[in-house]
Amino acid sequence: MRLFAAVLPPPERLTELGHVVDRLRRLPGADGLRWTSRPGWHLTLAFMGEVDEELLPELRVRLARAAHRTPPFPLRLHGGGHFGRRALWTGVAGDLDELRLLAERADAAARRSGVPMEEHRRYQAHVTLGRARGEGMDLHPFLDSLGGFEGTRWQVEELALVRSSLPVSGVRGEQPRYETVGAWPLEGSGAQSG
Ligand code: 2AM
Repeated sequence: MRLFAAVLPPPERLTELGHVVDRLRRLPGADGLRWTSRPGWHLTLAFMGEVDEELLPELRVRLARAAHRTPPFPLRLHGGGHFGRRALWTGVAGDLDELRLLAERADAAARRSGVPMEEHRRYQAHVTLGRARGEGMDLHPFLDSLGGFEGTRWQVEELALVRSSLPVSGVRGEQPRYETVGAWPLEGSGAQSG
């Protein structure tokens, strides 16, 4: 199954983001993007791709341990960013050091469980909001509109393991389905590291 570790923002924070995205979708040119929708909004910590079911028990133990070592930390959705002319996203602000550590621990948990992880690109926490169709497009009007967005802060208290099922219908623009298959509380004291 196709899996990734993630932080899932709470429903109220997604509602806030929803208002912002509604506004973006009314801008000229918005039809040039395939917009993601709310059930799919998440912050990926570590993308695992296809994972052999056999590896799941150990993966769960190791992700629980990663969560156990990480203290809860504050985060808020913040501003906008893009990957080239293709992907539009909102970023995060808050305790980014702790977020990065959690991402590294989730990556290490997967690796040590036998999941063949890709080498890291620089970790860039983001919630993908839209992907340009075709060759890509000028995303600046959307970035300008997202620039001032400051979501309300929340306390990250859980590490989630999410299954993503890619659409099989072939319907253009259909989104993957996401299902949380595990969640572990962050329980670190804040005094630990590594
Ligand atoms: P994206 O939102 O930038 O596309 C589920 O597909 C999640 O895993 C998404 O957040 C997606 O990031 C991320 N993802 C998909 N393929 C990936 C890859 N090869 N490397 C890193 N992250 C990936």
